[in-house]
Amino acid sequence: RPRGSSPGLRVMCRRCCKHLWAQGCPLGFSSHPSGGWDGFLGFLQSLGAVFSFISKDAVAKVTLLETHRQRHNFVSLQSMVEQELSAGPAALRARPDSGCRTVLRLHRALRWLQLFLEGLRSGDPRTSVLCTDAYNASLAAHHPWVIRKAATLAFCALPSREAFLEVMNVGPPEEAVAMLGEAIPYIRDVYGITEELFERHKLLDLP
Ligand code: 1Q0
Repeated sequence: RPRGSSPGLRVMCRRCCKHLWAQGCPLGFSSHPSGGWDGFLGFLQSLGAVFSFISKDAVAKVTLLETHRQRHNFVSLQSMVEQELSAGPAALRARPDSGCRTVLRLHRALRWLQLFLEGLRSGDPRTSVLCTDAYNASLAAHHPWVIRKAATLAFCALPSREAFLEVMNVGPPEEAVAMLGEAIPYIRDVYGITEELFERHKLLDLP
């Protein structure tokens, strides 16, 4: 494969993140040239059966968002929130398939991703430990016991740090680490923008 052609973890690269999220088409998951979220999901699926309960849920959520986006012509996260809130907060809370509650789940997963990638970048080779720590500091608080158990078990089967850096497909490990250093601030920004928006509209606890 030519250098840099695999979406892999490049999902969070500088071209795709902050500016799209702030004003453009954050929900254009599949259409973005860099592969968008699809890249990361493809990578997750490539990890095999142990991770399929995670990737199935993530794919279902991304698909739901993409369908909503096309149906309602949402141009941004902000416009989706506005439209879904127009019938009032109670109506939104009652919807099990709203874009907002779905984005909220992915938003929490993005925090996991940020913490995990920070761990990878730090040089710590213990991917399972990094992953578990990141999970406990983010998603775990929102998951019931069974899911926490299943997730923690799956983390034991994670590939090595080298394998992660390699799948980013940006060249030697040092370059992959440098790319993480560039990408992580964008992830933080995207997380911050969503967090602020959802907090302002009191959506951070959507059931
Ligand atoms: C490389 C190893 C991957 C490890 C991923 C760590 C996440 C573990 C999550 C385990 C739980 C998955 C099983 C399903 C859980 C659902 O019950 C739960 C709640 O949904 P619901 O509908 O029942 O209320 N779902 C979730 O919490 C979502 C989990 C998604 C996991 C996605 C993992 C990959 C993360 C990628 C970052 C997403 C970037 C999206 C950015 C969008 C920004 C708004």
